[in-house]
Amino acid sequence: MNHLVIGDIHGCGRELAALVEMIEAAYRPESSCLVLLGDLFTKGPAPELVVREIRRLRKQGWRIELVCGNHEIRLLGAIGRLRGGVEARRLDRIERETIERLVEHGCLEQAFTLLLEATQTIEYRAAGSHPGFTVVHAGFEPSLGLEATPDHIKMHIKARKDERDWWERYDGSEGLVICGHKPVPEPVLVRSEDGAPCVLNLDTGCVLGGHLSCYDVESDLIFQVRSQQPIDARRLEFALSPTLVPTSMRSASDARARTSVG
Ligand SMILES: [Mn+2]
Repeated sequence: MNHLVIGDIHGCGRELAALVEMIEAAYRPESSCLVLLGDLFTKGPAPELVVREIRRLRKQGWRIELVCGNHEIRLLGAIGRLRGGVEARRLDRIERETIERLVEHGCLEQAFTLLLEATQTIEYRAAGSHPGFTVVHAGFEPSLGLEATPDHIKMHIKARKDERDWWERYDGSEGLVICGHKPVPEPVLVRSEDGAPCVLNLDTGCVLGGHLSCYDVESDLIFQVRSQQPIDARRLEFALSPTLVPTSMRSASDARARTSVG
C-alpha cells in the first residue's frame, strides 16, 4: 500500500488534475490511498475542478481520505450562514467567491458533502502501517502531545514571524507527522537524531504561485507540479521568513525523485 499525501490545494483544480495525472500513471487504485490534508476549495480559481477530481477518482476505485483544514470549517460556516438567511455580500470575500463559483458550476451540494466528510477526520493515521505516521492539517503542540492537543490547534497552529515553528520543538517521539497550513517555498522535512523523518510540511504554496506537492510515505518520495497561479510576493516573502533558516535538526528537504511539470 502506498499512502500519497497531497498538500493544501486551495481551489487549484488544474494543478490537482495535473498531479493526479502523474499519480494515475505511476500507481494503481487498489494499492494506493490518497490523503488530502485540508484546505481543499477556497482562495484558488477552480474549486469545482477539485470537487470533480475527487469524485471522478472515487468512481474509478481510488481510496481518498479527507483531513479537515481550517478552511473547511470556515467554508462550512459561510454556507451555514447563507442557508440561515445571511446575505451573500455579508460573507468574507474568500468564502463568497468560492461559493459563487461552486454554485455557477452546479456543485455546491457536492462540495458541502465533502466538507462534512472532512470534519470527521481531524487527524488521519493509517491502521497498522509501518512506519507509523499521522496526517494533520496544521500540526500539534509538542508540549501537549498529539492526543492532548485540542482539535482547534491541530487545524490552526502556525508560528508568527518572531516565533519558532512547532516542528522545531518536536523530538519525533510520536513518529512522522505530515502537515500543511503554513506555506513554505520547499517542503520542510525534519529528521530526528536517528535520521528518521519526523515532520514533513507539504504546503508549498500552490495558491501563492508555488507548487502542489505529494508525498509517497512508503517510498519516501516527494513529487510536485508547478502552480499556474501568479506569484504572491508578499506571502512568499512571509514564507521565507527567518524561521525557515535551516537548523541542526532539519536536513535540507530531501526531494530525491523530484519531478516538476506544467
Ligand atoms: Mn490552513
